[in-house]
Amino acid sequence: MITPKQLIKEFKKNNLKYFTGVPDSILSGLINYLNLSKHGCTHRIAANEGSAIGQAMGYFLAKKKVPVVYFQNSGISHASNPLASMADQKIFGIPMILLVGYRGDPRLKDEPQHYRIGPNTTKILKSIDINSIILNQKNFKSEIYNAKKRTLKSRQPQALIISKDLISKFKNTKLITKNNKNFSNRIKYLELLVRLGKKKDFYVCTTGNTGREMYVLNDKYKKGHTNSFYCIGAMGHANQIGLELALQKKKKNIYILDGDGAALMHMGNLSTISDYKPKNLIHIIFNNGVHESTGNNNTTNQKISFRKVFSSLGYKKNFRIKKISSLKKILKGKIKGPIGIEVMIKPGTVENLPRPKKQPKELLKLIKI
Ligand SMILES: Cc1ncc(C[n+]2csc(CCOP(=O)(O)OP(=O)(O)O)c2C)c(N)n1
Repeated sequence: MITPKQLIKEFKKNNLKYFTGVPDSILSGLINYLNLSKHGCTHRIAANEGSAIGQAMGYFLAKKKVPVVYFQNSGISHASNPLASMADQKIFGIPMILLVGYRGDPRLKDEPQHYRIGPNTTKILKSIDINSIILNQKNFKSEIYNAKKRTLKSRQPQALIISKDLISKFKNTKLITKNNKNFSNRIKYLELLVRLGKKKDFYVCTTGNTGREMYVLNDKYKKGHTNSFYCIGAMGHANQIGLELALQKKKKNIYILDGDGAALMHMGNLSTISDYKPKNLIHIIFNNGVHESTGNNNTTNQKISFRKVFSSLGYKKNFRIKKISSLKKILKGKIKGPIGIEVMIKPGTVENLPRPKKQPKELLKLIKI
């Protein structure tokens, strides 16, 4: 294993001192180190992987130095738009290094959402002419040096692939603060929804721990999986799945169970929701200030008020709640949406939170809507 400190030291040796990106569990130690330690580098956080490439381009324009952009391989598709249509050597030729978390590594067992992208990671990058090298403990020093040399010479971004367990963890010690100490965890709210749930309620759950917790609760309360759709991958899209379901299935109450990181990733989606005004839609955003599911790395905006965002966009009713009893009260009222509920929670889930045991296709067959 390489410690985040060792890795950053090596980047600094090569005068690579600017980092931006979107979290990934494989990279979480590095990201928490960049967030929380004194290292003398600039660290930004991006809303999505394409935005991270944009920030990196701005850095290069300003400083004429090579930026480093990190993200999970599932985010290559976001990044590939600005990479292939702007940064590419055939266009502006912006040098940069990509640190890509290798989920779905064919040598290891991983989750279904990584089946397609994992084994094709280098192939996908190659298709837009980006070379990639898998880093390991022996080659990391020479390959960081080589990647910088190559990107400067070719004016083409270069990728370094980071396998699971290459970088050691770095704990985010700032998680529970006096601001959120008295908040509940998300699972308490989900439990209330499941317990009070009516037949006409349907839940679209965002990527990560939210869906995993709902899966556990649906089993615990013997609700089955007929009324939940778990977005296991593709963070940020749950709310648009929920929007269209609400527009198509007007007799149902559609709940979007969103994360703050996921909502920020495609913030424009909230404007689309308010524009179509589905009366049967309840959009809940669990705001814990972090990307909890990938290792508690900060979100890009920890001070945001989603209630104000809902309100300025024209959601019919908007709430910011800090207590379970407040959600109970809202649920007792008449649903006249779109309703926006920002739920302030503290980070954290149950120990050893399981992942859905059923395969996505099995789950799809169970859904009744
Ligand atoms: C496009 C894309 N980028 C990154 C990921 C990896 N990822 C999965 S869940 C997650 C964090 C989600 O954060 P948030 O929405 O705040 O929910 P929380 O984890 O805090 O419950 C990330 C970064 C992904 N699945 N898809």
